[in-house]
Amino acid sequence: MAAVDLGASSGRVVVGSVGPGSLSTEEVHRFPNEPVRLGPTLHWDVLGLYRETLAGLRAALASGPLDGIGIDSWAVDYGLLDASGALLGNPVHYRDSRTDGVPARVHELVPPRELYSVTGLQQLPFNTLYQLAAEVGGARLGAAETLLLIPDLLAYWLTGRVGAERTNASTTQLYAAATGEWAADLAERVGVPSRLLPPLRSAGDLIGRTTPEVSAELGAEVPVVAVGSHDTASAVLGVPAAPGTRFAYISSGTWSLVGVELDAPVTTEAAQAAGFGNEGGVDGTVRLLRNVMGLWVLSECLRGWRTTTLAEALAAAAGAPAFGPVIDIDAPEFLPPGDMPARIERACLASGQAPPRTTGEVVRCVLESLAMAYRRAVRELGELTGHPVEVIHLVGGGVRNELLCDLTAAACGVPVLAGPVEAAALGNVVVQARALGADLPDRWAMRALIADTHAPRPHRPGADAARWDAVEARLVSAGLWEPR
Ligand code: LFR
Repeated sequence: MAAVDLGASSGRVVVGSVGPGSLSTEEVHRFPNEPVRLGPTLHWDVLGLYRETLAGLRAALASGPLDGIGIDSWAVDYGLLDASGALLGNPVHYRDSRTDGVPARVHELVPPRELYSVTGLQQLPFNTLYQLAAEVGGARLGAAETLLLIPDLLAYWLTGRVGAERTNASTTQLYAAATGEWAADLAERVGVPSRLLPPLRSAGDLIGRTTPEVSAELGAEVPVVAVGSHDTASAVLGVPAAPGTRFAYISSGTWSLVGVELDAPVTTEAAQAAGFGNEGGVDGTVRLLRNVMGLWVLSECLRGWRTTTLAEALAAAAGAPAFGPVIDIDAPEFLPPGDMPARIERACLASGQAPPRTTGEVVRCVLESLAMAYRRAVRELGELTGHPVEVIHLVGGGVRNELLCDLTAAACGVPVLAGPVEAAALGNVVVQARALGADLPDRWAMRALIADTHAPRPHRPGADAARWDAVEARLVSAGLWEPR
């Protein structure tokens, strides 16, 4: 099977093979995902992503036939199709500023509490609902007949079939968490025509076979299978947890998604106030999680520094003094692209802390601040669910960052099991394998296979709990965090 896994900064095509007790993956193609600013608007290069997807599928087919293709990507963003099925303009990047001020306008039409109790979603400014609301009255929305989220758009180009896979639909804020159906009336109330919302499908459904044109280009006709098309849903499925453990996960990449897996959404005022959302997982599970700003801030620092590599930055951070300045990494000023070191400096000065000076100090500040954001989220998850978290599974690209894994265990005061790096691709592959007949009856069977073949690396909390408590007290007294 080929797993197409598109992240906000890079995409990859992975070939996965599943047999009794075996699960292997090989990355056959990796490519950068670079947004394009055109006029004032930040876009995705979605045709480039499609081209690289095809290149990856050809590379996959070079080593043998494929039984399936599954696509997952970042969430919330979409393409609009006209009545003929043509794409109307380039999808806009969720970090674009077009949603500035939009949530407040939407909340006048639908109160935030109602929005939360229906959709269960964390009110992030870039949710699909707010992006669409920013387009209301525009020519593009007027001409649009169908909305397709990014993985569904690529699947449409491969197969000609339209639809919306549920895990990603759950990130739109147009989807009812409790019923698993579109919240069409919500859309209409904010001026978004509900005709745009395509039929829903679930992970494991067959989307269709590649069209004759695509098959000719690939040299083979291949079934495309719906997977947990939200990358975080696939990554959470790819967590090598054992049933019965009280685990939290951190899916650590551009974002850090910190959450737990539940059977039913939690849409209490406490969950809303703490900034947690309920997203849909594979097989009807719920991902109660918070978006923590993630390694984005570090990658933006590196983009600005140009010549410093990630390895150099992390080595410098490892050598920099611990327990320096800390910032609220989730503050809105860190969301858009830009000069992160300058923003970090401003945040430190505004909270009465001496800003970091060297590269190592800046990176250390980002990583310790991230670890503190993880700590807060993990503790709040314990409070919201009534069950303190006993172990954290950290998956995704952040697994390679051993300093971050150590800091996470230390700040949270619980053991961290790090890995697999490629959890999203693994989650993608095992869902396809089941749909194609592999003996993987439920998610625990899938996770057992992943745990057996991709043992995680343990990181234990150290003896400096009191120092991390002091950092939390400092964040509170600096006015950066509400006291808990
Ligand atoms: C992670 C992710 C998050 C989502 C963000 C924006 O890649 O999918 O889960 O909130 O990207 O789409």
